[in-house]
Amino acid sequence: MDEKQKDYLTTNQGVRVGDNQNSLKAGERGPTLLEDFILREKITHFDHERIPERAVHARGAGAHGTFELHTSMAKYTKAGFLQQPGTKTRVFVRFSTVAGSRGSADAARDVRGFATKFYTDEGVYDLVGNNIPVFFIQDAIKFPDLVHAVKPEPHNEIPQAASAHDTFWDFVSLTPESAHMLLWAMSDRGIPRSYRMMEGFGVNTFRLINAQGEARLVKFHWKPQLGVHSLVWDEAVKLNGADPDFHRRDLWEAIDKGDFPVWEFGVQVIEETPDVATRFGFDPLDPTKVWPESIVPIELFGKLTLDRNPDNFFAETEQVAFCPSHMVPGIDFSNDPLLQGRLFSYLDTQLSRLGSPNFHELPINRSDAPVSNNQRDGHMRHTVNKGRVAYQPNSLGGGCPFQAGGNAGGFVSHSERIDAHKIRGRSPSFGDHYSQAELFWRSQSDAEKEHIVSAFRFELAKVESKAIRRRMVDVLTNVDADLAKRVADGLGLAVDDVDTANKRLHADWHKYGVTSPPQGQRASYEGVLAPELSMAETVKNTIKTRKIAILVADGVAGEDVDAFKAAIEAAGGTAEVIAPTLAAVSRTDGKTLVPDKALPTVKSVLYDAVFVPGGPLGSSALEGEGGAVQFLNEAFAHAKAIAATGAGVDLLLAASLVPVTDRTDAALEASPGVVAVRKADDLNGAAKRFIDAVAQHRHFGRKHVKRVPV
Ligand code: HDD
Repeated sequence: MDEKQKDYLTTNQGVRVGDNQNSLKAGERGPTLLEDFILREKITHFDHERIPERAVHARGAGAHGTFELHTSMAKYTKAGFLQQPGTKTRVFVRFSTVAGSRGSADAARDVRGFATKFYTDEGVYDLVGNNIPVFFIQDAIKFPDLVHAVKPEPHNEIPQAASAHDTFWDFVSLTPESAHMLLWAMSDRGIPRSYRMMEGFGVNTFRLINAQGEARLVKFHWKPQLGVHSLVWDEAVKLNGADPDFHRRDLWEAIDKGDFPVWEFGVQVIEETPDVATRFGFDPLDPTKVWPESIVPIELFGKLTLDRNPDNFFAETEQVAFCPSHMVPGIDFSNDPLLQGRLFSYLDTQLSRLGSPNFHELPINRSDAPVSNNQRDGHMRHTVNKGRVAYQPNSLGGGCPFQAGGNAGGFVSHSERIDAHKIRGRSPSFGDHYSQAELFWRSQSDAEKEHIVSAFRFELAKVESKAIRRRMVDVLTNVDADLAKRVADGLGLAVDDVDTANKRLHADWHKYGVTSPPQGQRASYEGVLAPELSMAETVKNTIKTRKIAILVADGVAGEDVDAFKAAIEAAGGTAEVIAPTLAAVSRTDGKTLVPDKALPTVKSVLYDAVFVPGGPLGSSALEGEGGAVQFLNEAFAHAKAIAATGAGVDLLLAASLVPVTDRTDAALEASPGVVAVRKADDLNGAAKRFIDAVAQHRHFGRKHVKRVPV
């Protein structure tokens, strides 16, 4: 390399380092000298490389992208980035789990964070939301208790990234307002297939303010272009071993390949009439309630595309600092008591996490709009302010910088009239804990209900205290008798009528000092349909970005592989050829095939579907591979699409997809999402059926699943 082009190693002061392998010593066998500033600088930096992880949402992954407005929102808001269709705004999004620490596994059952930083021309706007539209608690004062309860227990720091333990269920069983969100968290929403396939919600209620100063209450929504899809529980558990970075890797690889994740941005709008607290049966300020879309429809107005991976995880994803208080003119806060507390908490936490009130100067947090004020100094100040004036008003600086007022784009808070007593309380409908939990339950498909029941059974069976299990069943009895019975059956408990359950609950609440809010009148959602709460009718017409395994061994039918691979790729999916080892395998047509992966390094849980091509030799070789048989069993039990051609069908029969008493091709084909084509004379037709089955995401209607050994 040319001497001038060489990139020499330097110290942080720019001094070239002569030797990076040996510290400075007094002789070859002598002690290291304190004088070695190169050694000390390097070690000191290393010693301080960790910063406090986020108290919650410590584990996450982020990406850069763009938000493009397609429909002007001027009628609702004066926010500059929401006026002119076609306006593009730079964004950074961070997805996260809540409970686990920074190194925990991605597929834990948990809520997912969905935080978006918009670098607008009028300043930074942060929408710090989740993939579940409601929250466990109604008032920020309970947040530390909620988090302490769900985090690992303090005496032994167990369990990591799991709500299935006593302290969590103790807290929520004494906090009935959590009932609605518990159903969401126990549903498949708690184990998403990928960050790219989750909805996002602002959760709290905000206000939009237009140029006329009119205010409306709103909730924000992100709708994923690929639909909302989830894992199943057994799969999630196994994924955490097979690839703890499953969601992080999925996001990274998709963006790397150019499969950019896309969401539509939407808003629900409620006019703030004097009767707004009672008009709908729920108070729009209550963060444990959704606004059913049949009552308040969503208006979609723009598109978010994530198209660039971070260059450096720490500098960007770790140091990004979201605050719900990062707000721009045209959007404002509501009095949602959870939001009000959040407005304090995030700025405060960034100070301790990033160590300085200058965190806004880090590149990832920097506003695209110019920053000009009289703040100075502080740890790690980057800006070099010029001049002698750092106060306002001033004449020595010509009065600069000037306050903008409302007319020059200054932030002016919505002038809500407040005339009230100071109290510690909530509006009465906040006491209706169960009606929307019931609406959620009622809106689920049979398979989703089954999964919710299994999740409650799993989590509560892990709870050691019988009294807590009892209390949770009593809470569920208030939601729905069938739900409570099915959960209770798994725990060996009986279900009583609501009055008996409530007598016990109230006695406990009294005993343990639960005072607020009192249980209120239950709203009626009779006749209300809320299909948006279920994932059953989500986008199911594409296999874009889906990963499909092709299991092969020596003697595989090459043309079957070619036909399926071509069809999968043409439909936007990815096919990976998996063989017992990485050695090339022979094809029936005399050619060879180089595998992408070796069987011992992968698991079915890493793929959305599996195909076993024909070739008698290849198929019987795979029969001798327990990993291949297990692959199929797991794919089947996890309700994934499975296809086989020619002798590949024998491998399906050798696995446990159909009972021993009915090991026939017909029994295989009768199973939803299984394509078993013995005579592969229409390979393209078979591939098409398979792709349609993959697009369905999962096939929960399969018989005999329980007996599959997974
Ligand atoms: Fe929070 C982080 C979402 C209630 C206090 N929260 C955090 C993140 C998300 C949310 C997505 C991670 C941001 C990132 O990627 O850096 N939080 C929510 C939602 C809530 C909510 C949707 C309910 C509507 N949070 C909430 C309350 C409080 C906090 C009530 C405190 C009173 N949240 C925090 C925090 C965190 C945080 C401790 C930890 C790390 C951070 O802020 O930056 O301040």
